Amino acid sequence: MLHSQYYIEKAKVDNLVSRKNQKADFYNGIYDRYLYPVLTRDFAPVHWRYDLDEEKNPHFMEVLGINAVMNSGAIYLNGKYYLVVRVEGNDRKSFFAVAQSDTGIDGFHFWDYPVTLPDTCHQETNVYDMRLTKHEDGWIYGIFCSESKDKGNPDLYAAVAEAGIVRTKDLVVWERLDNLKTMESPQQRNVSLHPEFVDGKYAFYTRPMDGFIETGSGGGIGFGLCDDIEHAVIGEEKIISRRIYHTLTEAKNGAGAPPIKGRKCWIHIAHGVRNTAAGLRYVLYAFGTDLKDPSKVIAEPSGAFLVPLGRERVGDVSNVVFTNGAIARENGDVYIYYASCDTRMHVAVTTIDRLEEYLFLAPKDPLRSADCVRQRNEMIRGNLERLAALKKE
Ligand code: M1P
Repeated sequence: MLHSQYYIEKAKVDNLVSRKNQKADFYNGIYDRYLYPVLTRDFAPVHWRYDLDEEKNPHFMEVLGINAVMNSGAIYLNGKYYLVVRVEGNDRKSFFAVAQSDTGIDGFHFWDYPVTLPDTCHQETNVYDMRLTKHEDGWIYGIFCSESKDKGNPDLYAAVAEAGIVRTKDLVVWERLDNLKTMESPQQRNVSLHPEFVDGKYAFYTRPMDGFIETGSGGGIGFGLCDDIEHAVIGEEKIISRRIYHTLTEAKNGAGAPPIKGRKCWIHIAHGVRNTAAGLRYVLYAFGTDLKDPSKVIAEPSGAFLVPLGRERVGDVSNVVFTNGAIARENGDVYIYYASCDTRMHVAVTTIDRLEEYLFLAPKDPLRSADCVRQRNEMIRGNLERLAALKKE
């Protein structure tokens, strides 16, 4: 027998896992949101948090708590939806853990053990935010942030962010490759791998940065090619989605999941960050790139695609939504997994057709209030004329 509290805590986890999710009362015609998060820290198995040895832990104390579950890579394999979740312990270190579901909207439960990454990078202190790519070379790649202390900087909190690369066939056994080297940028975060070869090379979305937090001269989301994935080096990074003054990408932006292949374009859902008196605000935005040349933007709707709403607005790092995982099913259904406030995971569900329709229907940001109101007035005028004509009928 175990401590009686074990059964109570286990039942709480089981109840959360078996809770059915429901569409929320939210409408924008582009995607559905869901009432419940798909994962919170309360989904973490009891045996990850408590030592079940009654002799050692007679008062059943939580000894290795879980603080948050967030920014998850996503993949559909053999009929199941998998998230490679960023789990943050109470010790602030993040690690990866696989959670699986039959439906993609509920029932996510963690595997017994977290992922064991090969420990080949000895200076690395923290790992997080894995983006999964089912590549046409047959491997599943995971690109994540590998964070180390900046030994050359006297500030205690100074750190260096690089892109770590692993690959797997089954999410169980992972092979670690060399970290990505970008010749033009000292630091990288929010890197993802394009699912197809481009000009016979591996293609990466990058986010050039001078520092760990500030992107500095880094102009936005970059695109670069490399010959050898096992020792990946990128020379030139072409900026494809720029940071722009007085937009939601003013402070920084970063790629989300690897792009989804549509019929007209590659569909990208990225994050944009702006500064406010209350700190940084992270929202999602979308853009489309050319199917033949994924570095060429051909659709760029104005403004945010998804923002934190209601309870999503509060958490460890408030006013943040962040995505690095999406699943596009063969029937065209799309599951966009996003975290709110570096605290919990949610899903938004749509289709490839709807995403493409939105990308080409929503107008571009004219970048000035005067032009934005002209753009809106044009739509309002057309709508009022239509409504007046209906009244006359
Ligand atoms: O706290 C918000 C996010 O901050 C970082 O994103 P970016 O590099 O664009 O600033 C990441 O560390 C991410 O994990 C985090 O969710």
